[in-house]
Formats: sequence, structure tokens, C-alpha cells
Amino acid sequence: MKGTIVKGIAGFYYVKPEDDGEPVQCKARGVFRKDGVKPHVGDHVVFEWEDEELDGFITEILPRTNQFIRPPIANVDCFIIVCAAAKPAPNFQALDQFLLMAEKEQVEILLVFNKIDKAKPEKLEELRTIYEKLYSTFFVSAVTGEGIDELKEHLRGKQSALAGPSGVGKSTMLNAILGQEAMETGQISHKTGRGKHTTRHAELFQMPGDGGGMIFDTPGFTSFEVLEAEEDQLQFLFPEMVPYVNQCRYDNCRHRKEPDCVIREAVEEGKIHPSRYESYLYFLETIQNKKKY
Ligand SMILES: Nc1nc2c(ncn2[C@@H]2O[C@H](COP(=O)(O)OP(=O)(O)OP(=O)(O)O)[C@@H](O)[C@H]2O)c(=O)[nH]1
Ligand SMILES: [Mg+2]
Ligand SMILES: [Zn+2]
Repeated sequence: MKGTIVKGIAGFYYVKPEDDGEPVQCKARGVFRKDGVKPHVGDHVVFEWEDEELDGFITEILPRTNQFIRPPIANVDCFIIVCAAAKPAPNFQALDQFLLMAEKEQVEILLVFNKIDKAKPEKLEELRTIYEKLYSTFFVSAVTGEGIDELKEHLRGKQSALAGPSGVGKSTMLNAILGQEAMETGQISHKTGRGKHTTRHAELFQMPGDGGGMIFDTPGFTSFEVLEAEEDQLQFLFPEMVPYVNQCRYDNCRHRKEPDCVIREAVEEGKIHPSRYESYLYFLETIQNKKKY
């Protein structure tokens, strides 16, 4: 039988059969351990399940389109990058870091600003100005449900992963999309600034209704390896910079202080937003500093 791993806990994998039905508790054949392959949530697998009273066995992991280490998930078709429009106030640098991670993977990106019920109109306008030209952008409230239906339409038939800092409302949004309390959510702790019900394992949920669609809720993508990009590749992760690449006076222009830099000109002319350029400079410096050690 074929299916998809929707959860992995303590050596067991829960495989949702392709032709529907409840997930089957499975073990992985020892052969994977020997080959150093670990089944990931999101993997499409072949499994055997002969006795309904007993566990099934995963016998084969089908080829992955992509895979991640932290969290260990596979076959992400689309990243839903979630940022709170308020509570906590958006941190552009942190948001851009999530966007860069997704850009590196060359998968579809949806940008969702949540908690619009708590945000000032000026803030929403600012977010719109910076990001709407760059990404498919949605403004939603996971609590009131505003904007959720429109977002849902874009998730049909894909495996989408929620990503974004802790406490922005990823799990709450997942519950709103699924129309059920699938994941525990929590107040943000004042001490740690993190959600109290911080998601601790990756899990893949089936969207209700026609057209299917599966959504990963994950514990934050904490280490992105964004900063392992080569410094000359960083510019390609900013979609608004791509049209200008290779047009500066110097071939190896890093778009910092070099003369005749078209990227800096584009910033001055308002074609690239200063906030995004600042992020670029920040990540460039971080990459360069990292190389020194
Ligand atoms: N006002 C308002 N609060 C929200 C909204 N969405 C989520 N929250 C609240 O924000 C807090 C954190 O929500 P979670 O869904 O747990 O956040 P998370 O992104 O899953 O956090 P981690 O699992 O720690 O990564 C909870 O108290 C939610 O009720 C929203 O649209 N509006
Ligand atoms: Mg969560
Ligand atoms: Zn330049």
C-alpha cells in the first residue's frame, strides 16, 4: 500500500493511506537505519499492513522533492510564511530570514500577515507597501476568521508548511483552516516571549473538503542555513534584486558602497524598499563574518 507519513513519535510513524482512511501505526524496516535514511513527516512511502491488530511496516520511501533537517519534514510544495501584524510587532529582519530560507528551496511562497484584528491600519499599509509587490500576500485573523477562506483556496492539492517565529499564530491558523482544534495553541508567555503551547513535533494534517491539500504544523524552523548561502548568491534570494544583477560597474559588486551600483540606485529611486535593502546588508555582513572564523 502507498501512503504519506503524517506524524512520527518515539520510533513509530503514522501513515495515512493514499486511498483515505485513518493513519496506520507503522515501524520502519531496519534497512533504513542501515542506509542512514530516516523517514520524515511528509514522506510518501510504501508500507505493508497485514493484520489490523498489529503495526504496519514501512518498506520503501519514495523519492523526495526536497527535505529539511530541522524540522525533519519532506516534500514541501509551498511555504506559508506567517508573520504577526501585531502582538508581537513584525520584525522585518526575522521575516526576511524566513523568506530567504523559502527562496533557497525554489518552492511556492505565500506570505501571511496574521492578527490583523490587533493591528493598526498604518501598520498594515506599511506591510503592504513593502511586501505585496514581492509575494502573494494575505492579511488574516486566525481568531476572527477574516481572510482564511481566501488563503485556503491557495492551499488545495499541495503539501504546505507553516513557518514563522513562535507565537505568531501558526497553530491557531491551522485550526482555523481545518475548522477544528487540531493543534494546541497558547498564550504567549511574558517571561520567554514564546507561545506556551509551542508546537514540539512536526505533523501533517489533511484539509477537509474537495481537492485535498495537506498542511504541516512544525516547531519553528530554528536554524535555517540561510547564512550558508555564498555571499554572491544572496542577491538572488531577493526577488526584487534579481532584475538588476550583473548590471553594476563591478562584476563582484556586493551593492554596499561600490561606485555605480544599480541596486543602490534602485533603493534611492524607491524601486527596492529600504527595509529590504537593510536586511540584505545585514545578512551579507553575517555571511562575511561567518567566513572569517
Ligand atoms: N488577536 C489574535 N490573536 C491571535 C491570532 N492568532 C493567534 N493568536 C494568539 O497568539 C498566541 C500564539 O498562537 P499559536 O497559534 O500558539 O502560535 P504559534 O505560531 O503556533 O507558536 P509556536 O507553536 O510556539 O511556534 C495565542 O494566544 C493565540 O490565541 C489572531 O489572529 N488574533
Ligand atoms: Mg504552534
Ligand atoms: Zn551593486
